[in-house]
Amino acid sequence: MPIPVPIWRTASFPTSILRMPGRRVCGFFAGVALAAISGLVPVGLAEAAEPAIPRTKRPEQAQVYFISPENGATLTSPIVVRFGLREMGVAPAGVAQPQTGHHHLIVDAEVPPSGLPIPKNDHYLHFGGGQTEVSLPLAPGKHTLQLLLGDHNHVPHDPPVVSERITIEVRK
Ligand SMILES: [Cu+2]
Repeated sequence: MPIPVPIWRTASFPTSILRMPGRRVCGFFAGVALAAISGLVPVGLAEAAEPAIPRTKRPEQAQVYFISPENGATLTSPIVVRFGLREMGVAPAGVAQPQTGHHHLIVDAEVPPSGLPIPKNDHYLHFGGGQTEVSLPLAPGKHTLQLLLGDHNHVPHDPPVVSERITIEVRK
């Protein structure tokens, strides 16, 4: 019968590699592994990549917001989310027009790092066709929603045009 390994033993594994003599490459990867465990790698990579991607300036008064739902609302799935935008226009992804962008809906996640394309997965939904609303199926329970505008390259503007984060509850 296998003996369960306590978490601290698993975490100490890279340290033992670091102590091996004459294994610098291993030491480097062990360092990366240690940094990954402590959450340093994503931040470091984001900073390193930042200067490589040009960012689009935004009008100072630009504002993205939820037309619906309201913060604190209790709703039934699928929920209808309507995106509002002031002082800027909506353009499809790939169309580089000044003072435009396309919407992204962040579901149960943080605002991604600036200076990088917005991730594309279940937590970061892109509306590259220029859509301004979505019917979104969500599991019962509490969820956070936030809007973030992206430029033609899916990169947040400088500074980012981001809404307040709202919390909703989906009924069973
Ligand atoms: Cu996008």
